[in-house]
Amino acid sequence: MTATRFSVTIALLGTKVAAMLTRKTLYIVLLTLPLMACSGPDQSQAANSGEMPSATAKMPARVWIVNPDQGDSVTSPVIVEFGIAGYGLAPAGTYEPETGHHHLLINTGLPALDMPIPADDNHVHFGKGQTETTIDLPAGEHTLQLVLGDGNHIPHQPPLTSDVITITVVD
Ligand SMILES: [Cu+2]
Repeated sequence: MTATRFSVTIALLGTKVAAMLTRKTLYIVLLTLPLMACSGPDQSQAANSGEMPSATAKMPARVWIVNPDQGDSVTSPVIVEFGIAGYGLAPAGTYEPETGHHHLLINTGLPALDMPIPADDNHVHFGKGQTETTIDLPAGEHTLQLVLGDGNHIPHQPPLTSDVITITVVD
């Protein structure tokens, strides 16, 4: 992934992160309050001096397609790798907060976000917590997108979705 594309991804994520901030911030503050009471001033010093963030600092939740890259020309079968940060992976049928499993959307838009993601050729579930798959695609252009689903295969609120990427499969 190029630096430019990474910044665009971050910019796009900013919108989603902003929407989550109220709930997340409250959650993080509640979690870290006892620690901050002991070491509040030190935390801001650490941030300013470029030291590693404290273990309680949480990454913004996001999912992304690690590979292939937007615009890539590839041959079939195509290896697709999934990235996740800020949330954990958990098998379908388990219900730990802030966990889920990947769903790969192939040549289709986002499904309804308040019900289980369909399971068909265009909506592939990775209910064991897999982070990679290999798909057969005919020659031509195809779109790929990830959406995380909870233990019941329902997207989270707000949904964790990757950018849509378009790839070209060549013979
Ligand atoms: Cu699922």
